[in-house]
Amino acid sequence: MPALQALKARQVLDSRGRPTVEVDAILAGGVAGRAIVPSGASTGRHEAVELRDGDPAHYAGLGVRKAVANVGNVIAPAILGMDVEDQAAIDAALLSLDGTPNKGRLGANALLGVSMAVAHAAAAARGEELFVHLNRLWKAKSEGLDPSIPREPSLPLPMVNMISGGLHAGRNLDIQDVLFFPIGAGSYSEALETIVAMYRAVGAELAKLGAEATLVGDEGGYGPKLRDDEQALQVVTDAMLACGLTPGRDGAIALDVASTHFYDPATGAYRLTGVQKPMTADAMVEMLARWTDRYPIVSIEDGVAEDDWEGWQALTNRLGDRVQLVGDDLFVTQSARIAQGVEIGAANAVLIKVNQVGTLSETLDALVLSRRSGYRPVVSARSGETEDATIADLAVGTAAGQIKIGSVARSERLAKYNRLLRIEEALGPNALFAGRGALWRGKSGSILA
Ligand code: 2PG
Ligand code: MG
Repeated sequence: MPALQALKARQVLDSRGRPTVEVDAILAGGVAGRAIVPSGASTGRHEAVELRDGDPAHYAGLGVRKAVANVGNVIAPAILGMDVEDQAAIDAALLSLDGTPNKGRLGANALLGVSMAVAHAAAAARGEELFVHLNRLWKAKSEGLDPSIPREPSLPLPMVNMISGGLHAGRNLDIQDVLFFPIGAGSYSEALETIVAMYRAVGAELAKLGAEATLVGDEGGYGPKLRDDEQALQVVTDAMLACGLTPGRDGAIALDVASTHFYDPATGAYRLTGVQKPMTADAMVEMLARWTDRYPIVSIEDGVAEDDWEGWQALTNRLGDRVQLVGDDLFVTQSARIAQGVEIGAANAVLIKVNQVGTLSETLDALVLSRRSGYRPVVSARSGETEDATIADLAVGTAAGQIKIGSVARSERLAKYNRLLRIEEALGPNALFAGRGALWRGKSGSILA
């Protein structure tokens, strides 16, 4: 049994220059695993707590020295000696050490750093790729699920940020991300090549409009000044045509509206800067339906706000049969909220972000529940990322089918795209690629032409 011998945590910086937690899990003989915790900007209210020091004299209050100290002082003494292959037991120990429902005592950043580093160490002890180890955990967790649910490692179809707005790009647009989906690709590396061609083509379209295409948002998407959100949809559609892609067949659009950040819970109003009057949830749904009629949109994330359950039902009733509807702020990768959504018929897909819940085992639980409920999982990065590429292995190991990393600019994003290239090579010529089949199909068949 590979026993955990030491835990070393430290403060490092993420892609926004903010402190975050890095953890080394060290085994006998010097074998080690390392993980770095990501961080969001458009965070959901129900996410697990990211513990920050609040000391204005140190990184303007954003330091994570308390979380780092918790790893050394509280977590290490309790879990040293445990078997790193037993991820479930280690994560259960982390939860009971914290003892709060939202991980507010030790910090989800402390817990997740340990949880992921342990998985890396377990893989290293066996001399295995991380996705192979995670696949073993996935198979154990997903035992007994419908046989149609994929269990073998497979490369995900990426949805890729082309144009950024909202909290990630100075609120130039209300919508946070307009993403490109290479639905015609037959392999991951082919998808990546199309994505890069599209990124350049979108830049060229923006340059034609004189829309300041040189500035990029937090996830590497262009942060242009455009007339309104709809113009961004037109630009991405035009770029597909310029690349010789048939919209709806070779390429499609996904949106992350991230509407929580312009929703006023007191009045139930959505306040878009591009629209004069505040909008009701029904008006939001109608606007999204109109866009879906006009543009090749196949997936919409957070089309309405995190606690607007009625709005989610309306959205799902109206569009759920022809569009993948992804809950991010809505579900925050937490099984209890996913179960609530399934019960009332809200959404049909779940964004999976490890730090929204705080341990690997709970992330696997959320994946299992999504699959069991017929909801499609999309493994996702955060807007604050690092060179850590664990989510690439997670998406492959759990055969999640879809991944959202950000654009093909900025190395914290490329670390994951490049990791997927290495995994594709490791899996060899018969590597499974989820492709367009990973998308929500609608109750009456395929949403794709
Ligand atoms: C999202 C994510 C990633 P953040 O809203 O889906 O794009 O953003 O990490 O800021 O929550
Ligand atoms: Mg989102």
